[in-house]
Amino acid sequence: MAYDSNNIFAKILRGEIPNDTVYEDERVLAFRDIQPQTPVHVLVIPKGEYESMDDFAENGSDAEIAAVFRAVASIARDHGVADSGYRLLANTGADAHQEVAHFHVHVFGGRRLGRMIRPARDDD
Ligand code: DGP
Repeated sequence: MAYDSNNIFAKILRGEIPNDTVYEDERVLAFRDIQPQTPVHVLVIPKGEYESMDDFAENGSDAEIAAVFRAVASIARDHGVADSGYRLLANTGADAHQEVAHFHVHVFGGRRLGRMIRPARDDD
């Protein structure tokens, strides 16, 4: 499937939609989620056009992949959750309810995060 350059994060990268940036370098942008679920809830995205984890792992350069994960760790330190703990989530595809078709890693932290996953309901 071709990358859809009309997705919301592509618009954020082009500066067409405002965002609350917490980190940026030549390969990565990170900004606060518009609907935060935890005190720290940051989305970390590559600037390159990758629609999913699958696409990023397959087609991203080693430098881009390293940059995303180094940024995650840096953001966790900057937000004071590196010691208390945090969680990464990369929803991929329909079963995981990936809503935005530009690869992104959620960084959750700042409170106890509970169990990793809850049982699915029929409508999940
Ligand atoms: P998902 O694709 O399900 O992993 O989640 C997408 C996330 O993106 C969701 O937590 C809400 C967030 N989001 C959607 N639109 C915007 C936006 O315009 N700005 C920001 N900062 N976050 C957004």
